[in-house]
Amino acid sequence: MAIRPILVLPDARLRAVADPIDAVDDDIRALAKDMLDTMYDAPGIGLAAPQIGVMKRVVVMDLAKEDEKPAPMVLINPEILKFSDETTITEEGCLSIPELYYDVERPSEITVRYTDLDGQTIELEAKDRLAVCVQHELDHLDGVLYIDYLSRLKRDRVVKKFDKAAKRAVG
Ligand code: GNR
Ligand code: NI
Repeated sequence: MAIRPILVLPDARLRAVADPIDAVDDDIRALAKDMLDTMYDAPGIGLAAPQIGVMKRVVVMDLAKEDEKPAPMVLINPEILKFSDETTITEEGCLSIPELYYDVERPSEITVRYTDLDGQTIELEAKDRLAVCVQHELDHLDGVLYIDYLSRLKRDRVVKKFDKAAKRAVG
């Protein structure tokens, strides 16, 4: 069990594009395990590898409710094949932008294709919270954060707050 530190804005690694995985090997299985440990500890419902500074296209999620048994998912090289025209607004938060929550509008339903830990290709149709979480996590793999969908005014306010906090931590 290894809980890794979660990077917080304005860490530049959160803005970089992650690299595809070419084989599901023991390193990737160990990475996925650390990511799940880190996500459950946080706690969060999803985590992308760049959030722990690993620039690989790996995402973990668990959308089970508190009274349900854990349902960990590991998505390797995920791609969204289809977005619905219909959109939904959901309040989102991000472990890399702690303690803030904002409404975000995204496509309501998606089809996602990914490789699982057994190396199988999976195609999954997602709606509701799962669709939101998959889109939020996949964005992380491309250096995109949910605040990028807010008005410039709101986004700038968030960015400034974290820039200032980082400066205080240094100085
Ligand atoms: O734990 C998380 N909760 C959440 C709530 C609404 C929309 C997206 C998320 S993902 C977030 C964890 C995280 O930052 N993953 O990248
Ligand atoms: Ni996030």
